Amino acid sequence: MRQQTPLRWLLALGVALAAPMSAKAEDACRALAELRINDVQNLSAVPVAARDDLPAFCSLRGTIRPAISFEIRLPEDWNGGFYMAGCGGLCGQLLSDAPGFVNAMNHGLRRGYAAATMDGGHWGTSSVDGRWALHNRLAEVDWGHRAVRETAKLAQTVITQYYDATPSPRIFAGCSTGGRQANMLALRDPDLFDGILNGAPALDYTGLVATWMASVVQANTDSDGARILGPQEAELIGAHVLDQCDAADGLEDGLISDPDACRIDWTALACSEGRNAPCLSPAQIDTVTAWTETGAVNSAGDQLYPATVPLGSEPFWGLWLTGFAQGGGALVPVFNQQFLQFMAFREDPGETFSSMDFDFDTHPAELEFMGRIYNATDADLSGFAEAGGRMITWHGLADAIVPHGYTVDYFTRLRETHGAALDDVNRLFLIPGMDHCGIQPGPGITSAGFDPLGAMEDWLATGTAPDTLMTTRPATEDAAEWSRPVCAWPQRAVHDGSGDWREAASFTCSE
Ligand SMILES: [Ca+2]
Repeated sequence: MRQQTPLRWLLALGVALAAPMSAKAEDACRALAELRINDVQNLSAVPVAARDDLPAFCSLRGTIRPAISFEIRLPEDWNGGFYMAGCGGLCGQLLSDAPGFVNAMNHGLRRGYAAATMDGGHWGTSSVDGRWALHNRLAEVDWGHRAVRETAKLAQTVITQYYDATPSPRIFAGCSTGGRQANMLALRDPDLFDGILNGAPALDYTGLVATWMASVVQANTDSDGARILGPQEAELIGAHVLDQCDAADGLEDGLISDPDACRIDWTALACSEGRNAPCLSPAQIDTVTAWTETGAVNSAGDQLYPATVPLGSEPFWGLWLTGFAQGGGALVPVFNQQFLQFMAFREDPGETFSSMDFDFDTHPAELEFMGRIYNATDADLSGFAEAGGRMITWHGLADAIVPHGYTVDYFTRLRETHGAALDDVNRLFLIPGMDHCGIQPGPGITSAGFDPLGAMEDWLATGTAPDTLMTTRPATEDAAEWSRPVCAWPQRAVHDGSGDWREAASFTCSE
């Protein structure tokens, strides 16, 4: 190992010492704390030296009344743009230094954007804590749409004042609840952003988190309150699904690229005389059938939400659905219960309400009042189109908490509204094998494997919409790197039948 000489240490120290903002910029930064803006209070402005891969920036924190905590980061070496990140789940924390790009403002700061984020308008112990919403309509409206809008407006005012220039381009990025926020901006505030990156959007929040998740929880709960499918069954089911569905998309590559085209005969996994564990009991077959085929239905058999748990999402079930062998995970039951108790209904039933109490005949209609505050389901982007807005929507095809079925249904409706003109406003990319927001590593691409911000920058600069998003899976101990285009829906990447499947050039877009 090479020895660290004192000179090398000094040089390293010298770089660190050279990293702070200039004195002039530090003064301008501290002056921001003296801004007087309606409904904005508790301002603090702190110069922050460059560190790791972040540039030096001015951090402005504060609160928009009543309780929207925000941070705006203003780099000294500014690229002229504005980047704002949404928040995930029920939000509740100011995650200024969240890693990656999903709901992380540093993803923009790193590229020279002035960046902003907020906490959704309340404090919570985690993003699945809903207690703040108990009998608190204003906080629910803030989480529903006001926190993003007010923070975006404030940030643009501050940026314009600080740099004496209006920011361009203005880009919003969010995933999950952040994707809902993204679509909400396009629908309600179409002038606030030029480009919107919309990941795995939870568009019909009440339909998804109340109705559909209640169906998922009830189908997996036995009469003693215990889980029917656990991590062991998830592994068994996942191996069987991969075996049955991998080649069904035309290419045996360990990825299920067309999960909706595959059908499974679950009885092949049934326990029987001579077949013992791992195998599925009749109750377990009922649960996996309900999850992947039946979905949320009322007693008349009517579909209440246009999505099911996608085939191929099993590698990620531990965190979302079944729990992990070592404990923990299974966030969907927590999320569903918190939402029903404190957020879903006009009058909160409170903490005595259980997911098992959800009635599929009566409760869906009772969700409509709060749905008008939360849901971003209007399939009409005319206002955004007229404002010249551009949106890239992306969704993993192995997302077991916000399944892609609703997003495809929504785009089908968008296409009915706008026809081919939709392609110039909003494009959808369905990413094979990807978990919710690309969080967990699995067979496909994670959030680190593609760059929707770069694609949006190109779209805004050239006026030409992207036909593909390039995805790359870095090499692992077991496998070489591979790259593949993801084609704009309704097209998908089709293998040419002969080329190396690890090479992007072996694929073309086709319906
Ligand atoms: Ca395949």
